[in-house]
Amino acid sequence: MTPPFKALTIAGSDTSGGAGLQADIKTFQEHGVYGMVALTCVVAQNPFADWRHDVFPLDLQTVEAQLHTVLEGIGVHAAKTGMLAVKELVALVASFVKKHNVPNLVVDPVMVCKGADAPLNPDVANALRDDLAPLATVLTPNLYEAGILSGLGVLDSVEGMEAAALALAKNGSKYVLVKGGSKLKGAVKAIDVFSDGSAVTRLESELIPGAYTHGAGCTISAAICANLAKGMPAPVALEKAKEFETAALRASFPLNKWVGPLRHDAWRNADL
Ligand code: PXL
Repeated sequence: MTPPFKALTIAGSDTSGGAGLQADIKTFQEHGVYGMVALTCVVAQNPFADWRHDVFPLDLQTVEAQLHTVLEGIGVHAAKTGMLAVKELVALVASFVKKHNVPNLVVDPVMVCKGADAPLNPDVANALRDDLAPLATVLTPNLYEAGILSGLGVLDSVEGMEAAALALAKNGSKYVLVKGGSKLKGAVKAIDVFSDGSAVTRLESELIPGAYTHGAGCTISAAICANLAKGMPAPVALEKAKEFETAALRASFPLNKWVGPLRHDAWRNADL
């Protein structure tokens, strides 16, 4: 038996299980990729405060020790970053990625989760743009993040998404996938846009009415990471990841009165 491909997620824990490292690890598993985790923060949702997301970052030393474990002690075919919470963690991760020449890096520039009180400190956005995004094989911002990172502000059209994707690819990321066209006003398709810095391409899939979307962004980014770990070229990795996400969205379900996650096992389970 040949050993599996290995992937690392450097991400926060979503206690409710639908986003963050939980979404990443479930997605890696579904792709037959061996998953590892460097935990950056814990997100707890407060049932006494309308499911407010409270973020508890870990100290730098604890994250550094985990990065040593995986990057010095094991090695990876690909890595992914999720919620890094504070600018010092962004800088730490960037320095490890450079030092260890991580072969495929997906940067999901998480700035806020739906339900959090306020966006993270602007310092985090600046550090993501300046330190980490330029190291990405694939950068995967949602509409909000792409608007902030590109400086284009509110993105309210597919053309705006295209401009942001192009601008961010020129900032140094090899490929950029701007996610979340399904959230545009009047959307009839779920359109994501990707760019390699010279062209822009639209990735279209059906819009699933009433789908629950908690963790959708983490899931597609993790699927891209798994596909890159297996050696797929980025454009193929993106397209296949979108198919994986669509199947998982189709089987999404309400977890409680506040939130509904995707079913990561949907694509191999005809009953879902
Ligand atoms: O979906 C963004 C996200 C990323 N990472 C963690 C989260 C969330 C949203 O809840 O909890 C840990």
